[in-house]
Amino acid sequence: MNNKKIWVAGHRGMVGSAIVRRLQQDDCDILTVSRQDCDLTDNAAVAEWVGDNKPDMVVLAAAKVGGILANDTYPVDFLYENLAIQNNVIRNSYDHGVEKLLFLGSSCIYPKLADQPITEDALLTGPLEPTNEWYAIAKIAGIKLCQAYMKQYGARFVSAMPTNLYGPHDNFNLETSHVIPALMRKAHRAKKAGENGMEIWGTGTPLREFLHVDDLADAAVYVLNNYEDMEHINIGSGTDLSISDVAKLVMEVVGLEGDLRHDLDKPDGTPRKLMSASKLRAIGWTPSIELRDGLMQTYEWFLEHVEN
Ligand code: GFB
Repeated sequence: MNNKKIWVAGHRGMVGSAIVRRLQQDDCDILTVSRQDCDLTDNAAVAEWVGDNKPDMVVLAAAKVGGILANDTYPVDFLYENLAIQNNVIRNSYDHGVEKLLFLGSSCIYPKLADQPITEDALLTGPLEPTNEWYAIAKIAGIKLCQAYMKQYGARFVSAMPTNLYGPHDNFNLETSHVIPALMRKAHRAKKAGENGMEIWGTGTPLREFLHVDDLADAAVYVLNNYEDMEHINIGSGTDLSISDVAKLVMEVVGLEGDLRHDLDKPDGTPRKLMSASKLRAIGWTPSIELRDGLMQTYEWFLEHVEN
């Protein structure tokens, strides 16, 4: 990667900004472009920008993302925008001679009732979780497009599937966010208001696997340097816990006492999606940030950057 020009597409998001921070430790030239200067859903704009800037490598972290309710409420945005962004970035990367590309997807690509822990070969073996099938279909198409470029043209375009992520620069909007930032904000508000306990969506029984975004960024750079297979690779922590347990942990970190109340009108989503970490371990990468430590660091970031 030394002296290479690496374009991080989506550098303002939680994932893209973490990848930029990680790449700053290496001897490479990081390229970024704002949405104003290059709308990634516009093929002509992407073609022009990639042609002018000629990256050697690309990390495709740009995507329309959100939590369970946003996915369920805005299916067009999640399907159409993601297809457009990834089609434009992948195609123009190939057309302009990018030597390696890493496409980032999501663990929701797997069947709703896949055997656990989920190995990479479970892809397309069963029906998807309905709340996020739109996003999942787009991400599956992205994996397939990278594979197609590899098969037809020998392009070194690989894909990695991160588990549920959290960390600095997350979206803390209660309607559109993922579970951890939502719980953090709710716990913080309840504490400030002197309330006891807080409300969470659904039954609290679904199991989720979480990874701090700095671990994800480290793994992504590792995969960029060390992985060449056509099959995608999972990036996770290897352990999961129930939503109720993560809510209690967030309450501890924030310093809120009391019990959980359940809004049963809200969806639970997939009952469990623990990914197998075997393939990633086999190439030599392991995570280093414990969930409690990562939550404490994220809460500090929230206090400084969102709350104030
Ligand atoms: O993180 P999350 O929105 O997404 O929700 P998914 C995870 C679980 O937390 C669900 C519960 O069972 C929610 O019902 N939950 C409890 C809450 N309280 C809350 C809350 O206040 N806010 C939110 N957001 N959830 C997403 C997919 O699925 O995961 C995406 O929709 C993507 O496509 C992403 O794959 C990683 O884990 O269910």
